[in-house]
Amino acid sequence: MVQFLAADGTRVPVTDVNSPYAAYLEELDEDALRGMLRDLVLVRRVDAEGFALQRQGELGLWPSLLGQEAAQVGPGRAMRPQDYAFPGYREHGVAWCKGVEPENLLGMFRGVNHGGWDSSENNFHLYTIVIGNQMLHAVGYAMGVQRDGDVATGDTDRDTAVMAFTGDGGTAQGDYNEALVFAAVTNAPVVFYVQNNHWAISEPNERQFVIPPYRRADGFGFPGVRVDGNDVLASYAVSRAALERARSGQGPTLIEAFTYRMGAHTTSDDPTKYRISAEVDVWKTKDPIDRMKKYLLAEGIIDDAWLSEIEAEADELATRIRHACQTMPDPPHPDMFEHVYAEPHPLVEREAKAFADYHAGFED
Ligand SMILES: Cc1ncc(C[n+]2csc(CCOP(=O)(O)OP(=O)(O)O)c2C)c(N)n1
Ligand SMILES: [Mg+2]
Repeated sequence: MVQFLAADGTRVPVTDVNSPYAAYLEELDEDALRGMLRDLVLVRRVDAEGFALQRQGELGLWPSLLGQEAAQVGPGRAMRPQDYAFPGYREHGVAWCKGVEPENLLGMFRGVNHGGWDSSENNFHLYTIVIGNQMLHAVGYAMGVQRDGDVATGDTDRDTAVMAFTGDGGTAQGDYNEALVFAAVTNAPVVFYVQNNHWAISEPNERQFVIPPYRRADGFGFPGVRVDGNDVLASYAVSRAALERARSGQGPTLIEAFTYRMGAHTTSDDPTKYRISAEVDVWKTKDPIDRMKKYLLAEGIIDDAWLSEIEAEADELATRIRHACQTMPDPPHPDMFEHVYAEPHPLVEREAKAFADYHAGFED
């Protein structure tokens, strides 16, 4: 497993495993390192607010990313603006790095819009609830990038990679495996990023695969690498390498980010029914934010005053997004029938009319 920061915040010595990625870290100045920690802290705060808002009846559902912040901020910061991300439903940290406003995530889970954001604004596609589907979308998009000639031109503002995110459970889907075959045979500029958080709702890793996801890449015909997903330096460096491989026309890579879902699957789930708390306690000692904090404090790159400032910024962010969420107007009901198909469809029209008649039956 590629690792640069141990759980106690000390730097891991250079080994054969991590040395191919070390150069990407040398490019990071102190501002960039502070920026990483800032992202981790703010993303965790957005997540905490999402959870609380759901509990307070303001959201229909919230899938928490608690524990997976580093697994997401690493690739999020490694992507260039022209790189395109295809997320599942838990990728709030990648959304943050791509510039999607957290309010938009909340709006989607509040059910006041049809998706949450304009995916072309930040090259961050809409969330996909259907497990594994986005892998196919990503490869299709990557094949389009190839045909547009936006690969291996040598122009760093033009060469484009696509990053497809799914979970350990997603690797068992047909869509996932089909996507990997297509990517391999077309040499598509795509990076498959599997966050192995050890659970697919109540199903543990043992029920998803016998051979770990990163090793399965070999059978498809491209490299696979396992990275410590709770180490933001490692997830960043490994993502940088894979993205550059894709942009320069060398084809796909599979990254397995080894991490843990600290919370419930979603706010509708109770994990105490199927997993033991001792497992969660072990992963608490591997917290991605604690280790980056310890490292930067020890290096003198941050101090307590800086941490207080970030906490204050997190408080402000929380207040802002809570207010935004609570004041989101309900959309007009007929809106839900729009954009189902590109063109008018008789069945949808019939349903829209039935719905309008139903509503007209109320006094106000
Ligand atoms: C095609 C499909 N089958 C089943 C489900 C129900 N479902 C929702 S989340 C989930 C587990 C996904 O686990 P994983 O890929 O590990 O992602 P995680 O939730 O752990 O991030 C399942 C089975 C679904 N959404 N789509
Ligand atoms: Mg999972």
